[in-house]
Amino acid sequence: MADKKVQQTLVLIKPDGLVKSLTGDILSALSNPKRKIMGAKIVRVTRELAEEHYQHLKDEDFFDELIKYILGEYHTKRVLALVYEGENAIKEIRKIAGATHPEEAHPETIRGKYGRIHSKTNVFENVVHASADEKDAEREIKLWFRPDELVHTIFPTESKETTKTELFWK
Ligand code: IDP
Ligand code: MG
Repeated sequence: MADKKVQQTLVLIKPDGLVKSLTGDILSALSNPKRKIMGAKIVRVTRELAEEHYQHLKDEDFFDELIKYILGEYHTKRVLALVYEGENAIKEIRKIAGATHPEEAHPETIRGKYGRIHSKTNVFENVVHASADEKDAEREIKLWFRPDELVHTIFPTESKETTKTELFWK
């Protein structure tokens, strides 16, 4: 059935969610026996990653402030990135997250409960990100996670020789 499709989606707990200690509440709200976490990591976001993630908003007048927000300049310089997999995961998680505008978000959603509009920057500090559709989910998962950071690779992969210097424990 078309309405029972297994999907993967990217969730970010944004810097305001982390600094306000909302991680537990958010993970509980997203928790469902039918939905699995496929990858999770705490990320110090680079400007390059932030701008790529929000590339669809680059012409908006709030873009620079949005980038500062996701870089953590107003809260804490980290984001918790998660990949969830489950039936209709994209739509279901968007519903749990709530509408983009915190005042329009239903009070029982994550954004409705915890979101606010920053009065100086006018940025919607809405606590979580969730991919909007399958195309965005694929692009965003590939942007935030390497294949070997997920419990299974989800999308096709290829091997490449690199000369990159990597960091190891001494
Ligand atoms: P979404 O996060 O619900 O998918 P997008 O339109 O993709 O919404 O916007 C990305 C993020 O940019 C939002 O979550 C919010 O933090 C911020 N944002 C979106 N629209 C506005 C706006 O009109 N004013 C201020 N911030 C906004
Ligand atoms: Mg979006």
